[in-house]
Amino acid sequence: MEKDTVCRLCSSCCPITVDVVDGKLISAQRKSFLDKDKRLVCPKLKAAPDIVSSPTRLTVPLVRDSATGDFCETTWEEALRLVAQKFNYHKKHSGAESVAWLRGMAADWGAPWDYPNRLMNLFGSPNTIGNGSICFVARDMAHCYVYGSMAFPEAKNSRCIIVWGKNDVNTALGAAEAIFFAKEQGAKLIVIDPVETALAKKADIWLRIRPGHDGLLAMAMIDEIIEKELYDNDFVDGYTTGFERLKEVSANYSADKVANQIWLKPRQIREVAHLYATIKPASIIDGNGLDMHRHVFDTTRAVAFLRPLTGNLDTSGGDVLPQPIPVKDMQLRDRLPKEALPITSAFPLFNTFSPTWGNQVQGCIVDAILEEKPYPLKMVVVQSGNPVVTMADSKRTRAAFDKVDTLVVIDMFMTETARMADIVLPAASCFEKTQLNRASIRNNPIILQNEVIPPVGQSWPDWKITFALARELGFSNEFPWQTAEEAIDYQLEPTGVDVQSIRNQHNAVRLEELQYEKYLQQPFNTPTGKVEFYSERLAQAGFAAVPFEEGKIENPISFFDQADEYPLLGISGSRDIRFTNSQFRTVPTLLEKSSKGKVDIHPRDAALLGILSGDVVEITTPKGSIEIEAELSTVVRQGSMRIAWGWGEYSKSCNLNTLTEDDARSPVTGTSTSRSFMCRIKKV
Ligand SMILES: Nc1nc2c(c(=O)[nH]1)N[C@H]1C(S)=C(S)[C@@H](COP(=O)(O)OP(=O)(O)OC[C@H]3O[C@@H](n4cnc5c(=O)[nH]c(N)nc54)[C@H](O)[C@@H]3O)O[C@H]1N2
Ligand SMILES: Nc1nc2c(c(=O)[nH]1)N[C@H]1C(S)=C(S)[C@@H](COP(=O)(O)OP(=O)(O)OC[C@H]3O[C@@H](n4cnc5c(=O)[nH]c(N)nc54)[C@H](O)[C@@H]3O)O[C@H]1N2
Ligand code: SF4
Ligand SMILES: [Mo]
Repeated sequence: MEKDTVCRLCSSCCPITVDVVDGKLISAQRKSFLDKDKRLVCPKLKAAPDIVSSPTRLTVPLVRDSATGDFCETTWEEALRLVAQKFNYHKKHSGAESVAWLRGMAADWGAPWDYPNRLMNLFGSPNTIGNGSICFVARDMAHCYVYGSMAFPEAKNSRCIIVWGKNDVNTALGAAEAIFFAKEQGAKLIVIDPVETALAKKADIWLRIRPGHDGLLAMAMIDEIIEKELYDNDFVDGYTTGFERLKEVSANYSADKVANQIWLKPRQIREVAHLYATIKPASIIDGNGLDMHRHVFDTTRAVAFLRPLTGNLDTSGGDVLPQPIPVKDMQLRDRLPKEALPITSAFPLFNTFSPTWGNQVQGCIVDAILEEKPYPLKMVVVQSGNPVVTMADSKRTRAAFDKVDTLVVIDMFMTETARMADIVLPAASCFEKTQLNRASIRNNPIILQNEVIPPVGQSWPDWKITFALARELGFSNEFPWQTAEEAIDYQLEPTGVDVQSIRNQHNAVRLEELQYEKYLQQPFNTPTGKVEFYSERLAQAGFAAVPFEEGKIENPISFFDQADEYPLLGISGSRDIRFTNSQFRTVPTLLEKSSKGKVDIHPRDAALLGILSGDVVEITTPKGSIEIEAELSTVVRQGSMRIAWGWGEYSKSCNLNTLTEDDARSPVTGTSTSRSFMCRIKKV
């Protein structure tokens, strides 16, 4: 039988059709605006039946036996009773805020993010923490501070596309299809990436930027566009504030001035600025290559300025502002005691810039456990994340999870993090549960992820685990729902749409027609109602009102001050299309023996060090060392290396985050640089 749902094996949320026979997932296909023969194939989705029925799936709740230290199988009833008992124990002895709930990227950021927030707010802890400071939420905040919400590129209709720190061919197939489609229609493609990715090879222009220096490039493009009067005068006049101040600041960053520092030629910077400003419509696809750097907020604010400056904001083929749907607030923030201070309280603007995101600096969990700052944490529930592998500075993260009194992990697999837990709760996969898709809360259309097969073994969907635990903690009135559908219907009440009507309409319902240039009718969602090149809000908080207004930026690359000892630049590599972060390394169909994680080294660097393709090398930073196989490749510049991401679950010895630091964080978003770092390498 064919059924419609959404794939959540990565964060792209592709709408898919699945084939199910006798309750078993047989196959799955992505939907797309492209004809079948032109669609990109996703190996993860192809392997979905193997992932779902993997013999390594967790299928029973596990509790650690305090005498033997081993895990023992238990019932859900007993496991939830124990978890609730721990919640109450720590509340009694250390206060409700000593319990934190840490969310990883899997399992969606929509309703499933709201549910633990609701539970924790009722329990009295402000510490529901996401990993948004390193994923896209810091960038989301930058967009919000410029024009009120995150803009989404409508690349399909663009005539000029800048792909900036993104690798959609591996990470977002729907977006990649839009790029290829536009290119076939004649669009110019510009890729800004320190690595020569597959997309860079296809580009009309590829800028091999110095990692972490994209903010300077954006400022230089802004300067060029203003100096040569290539900007959209009507839009700037009518709908923006702070243009004169931006002009003054960007004048410090002319192409001639910054080119050397960012490893580009002034001519290249000018050319890209001219193309982007003059070919209409143009979009910018910004990505995670910009995120995991200390300057992410100002970098992505400067990139965001380019859209309104050139009149490409909220236009067809430009970058479009969302049309959020009116849903009920599920988080019950008003039930949290006013005085409850989150462990992320050093980042008040980031904690509050959006009504739903909440607290997103996950490194604060480690600080609170190890340094007891701003106060001690005693218990952490990790849901759909693998922080021991994915958080910066793994050694420190591991030490924290070693120290914390109680660790509960909700996951589909026995991960490096789950292995450290006291209680492990088996989660159902994305094919085994119904939930609202993230995008549907932030934007139209409303798309539903449907349970297409029953949960494997005794695994439970995340919503069911959260609801049952909430009831165990005494919040039955606030969690009355027995099914996912009931909870979704409750949340969607203001929309007039319910689960049944979404299913009746091919799983996707649009509440409003897609609209462009909405600013003609309504102000931007900023304090001035305009696009803010200058932010009084930031000035008041003691931050740069215009990005990089001091006229210089400090090098954000980790350990740069120790370059004598660590002379090579490591880049946390592009994501492998077969895997999502640390996931799926136990699925044989995805893990062919011949294609493990590798480090790409430039042949000239390799020759100096006597390294050949296939050699195992040791890479070291002041934080630690990993061992990984070398591959000689010119995709990287001499002096840089690209290190494969996500292999820490395959083997501790190739966990990239053993090398990264979480010491120097952005004062706005708490982001540290875990993308680029100085290191040294030797043959083992
Ligand atoms: N050096 C470096 N560090 C990075 C990155 C990088 O590129 N380089 N990337 C960063 C980014 S952008 C992110 S988002 C983070 C990701 O960090 P994490 O969110 O920790 O990443 P994953 O490895 O995807 O872990 C997801 C876990 O959820 C489980 N899971 C999958 N589906 C479900 C589900 O439906 N329910 C439950 N309960 N569990 C489920 C998986 O088995 C897996 O163990 O890593 C960050 N860290
Ligand atoms: N297959 C697969 N898909 C995924 C994921 C996955 O792990 N695997 N993860 C999901 C998640 S959590 C996320 S956040 C997204 C991320 O997806 P993307 O945004 O595409 O992120 P990456 O592929 O990590 O990096 C994009 C590019 O940035 C480049 N880059 C590195 N440093 C810099 C820099 O300083 N400047 C510039 N301009 N570029 C730089 C890298 O070389 C890379 O080509 O993908 C999601 N989709
Ligand atoms: S890109 Fe692949 S894994 Fe990611 S959501 Fe789409 S089909 Fe699933
Ligand atoms: Mo992410």
